[in-house]
Amino acid sequence: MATAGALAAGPTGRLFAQAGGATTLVASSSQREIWPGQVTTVLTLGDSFPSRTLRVRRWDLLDVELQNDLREPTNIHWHGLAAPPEDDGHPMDVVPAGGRRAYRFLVEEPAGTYWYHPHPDGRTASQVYRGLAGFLIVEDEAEQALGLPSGEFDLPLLLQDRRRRADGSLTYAPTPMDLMSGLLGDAGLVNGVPQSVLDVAASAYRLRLLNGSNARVMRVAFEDGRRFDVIAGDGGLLDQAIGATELWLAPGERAEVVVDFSAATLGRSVRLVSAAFSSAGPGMGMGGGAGQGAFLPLATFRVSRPGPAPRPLPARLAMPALLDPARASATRRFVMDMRMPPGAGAFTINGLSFEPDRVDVKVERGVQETWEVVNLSGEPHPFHVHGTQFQVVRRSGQALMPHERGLKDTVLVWPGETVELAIRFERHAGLYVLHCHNLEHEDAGMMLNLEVR
Ligand SMILES: [Cu+2]
Repeated sequence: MATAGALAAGPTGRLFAQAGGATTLVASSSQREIWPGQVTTVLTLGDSFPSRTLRVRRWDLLDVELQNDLREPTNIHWHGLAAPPEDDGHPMDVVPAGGRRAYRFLVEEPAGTYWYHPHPDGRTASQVYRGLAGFLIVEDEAEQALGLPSGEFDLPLLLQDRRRRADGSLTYAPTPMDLMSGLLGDAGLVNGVPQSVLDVAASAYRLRLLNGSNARVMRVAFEDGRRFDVIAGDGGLLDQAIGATELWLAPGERAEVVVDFSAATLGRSVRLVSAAFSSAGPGMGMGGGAGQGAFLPLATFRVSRPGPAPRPLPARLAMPALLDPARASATRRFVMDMRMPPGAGAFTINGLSFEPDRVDVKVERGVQETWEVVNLSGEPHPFHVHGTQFQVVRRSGQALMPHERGLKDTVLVWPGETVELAIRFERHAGLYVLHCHNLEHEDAGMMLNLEVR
């Protein structure tokens, strides 16, 4: 088994602490009240909408049994973790309706905000839209020694948009237009709640922001323009905190920020929003309607009680294992493109649409490469790679955003832009995928098979 060598490398010996202690997650259909007075049929994992938040320690076994009580195949992809290929949730490696399977592998990643969601070929968008997505939070000792806001001051926030229907349903029925741009909703949901109000103390909070939307890029900001500290991106803590007033987060991306409410008068509220922007890219004007770039309120923080005085952030947070871009031994190019109408073969990477039995990209384990990801289309595409974390070296269109200064697994590529990555696969050999994380684009074939050898 591919993890065998890695098991011995675990420094804590905690590996067997959870042996025999598999967590069973049942995927099923359920009824919830999302909008007041309306009953909505949703999909749940672990009897929870959104799916249950899982917390694991670095070097522990992730040990999950998936019981599929849906009427369709599903699976789980552990987004951001370099799981062995047989546990990674490849689009063709699904659990049939009524079936059951185990996911069992060592978590080698540093503390950070990861997530999990289904990845069955052609069904990912529909299943995530109806509720299957949850946080997977990895903790470790180095992070806990930093004294970051914790416990009730550590808030995982799943940011999503949904289309408000008169009957309150979350039926997944994309129009041809949705298939082109991805399905964009007019309602902002945080942890499955529309117009969510969070009662907070006058103190500092660690917000773990995850854009779990199917297609909406979010320009996350507080409505009063308050500054916050960005402390982590997709793959864990940055080396140091970086101040910011907004962050672009594409579907699949995470960022952790520390925000200070201690100066607020009790009773004051501030909204977290996705601010308006042009889908052509930053600095290109504002979006209109409910389309890509529309203004979308997400949640209201209501400062309702006194809290402990915030502690200053440590000068150094972590030592992310960054790659030296000069050490790449090869350069590869990935060109993302799409054409009208959005039928078969319309969404491509290097001219190819996903074919289950064709291996498109072969990389050598342990060999560092430079990847140039080019977006020739008029829509933004989040480029996501399974099986490793990479590093953003440069963007042709703009400077790196704060949360792009650490390790990442998903990067936003704006129309006309080229993004350069430093990448190396180190853990496991086998079959993975890389794809656009606009879920409508992914399901329409904007995905390639990737073999690590
Ligand atoms: Cu795309």
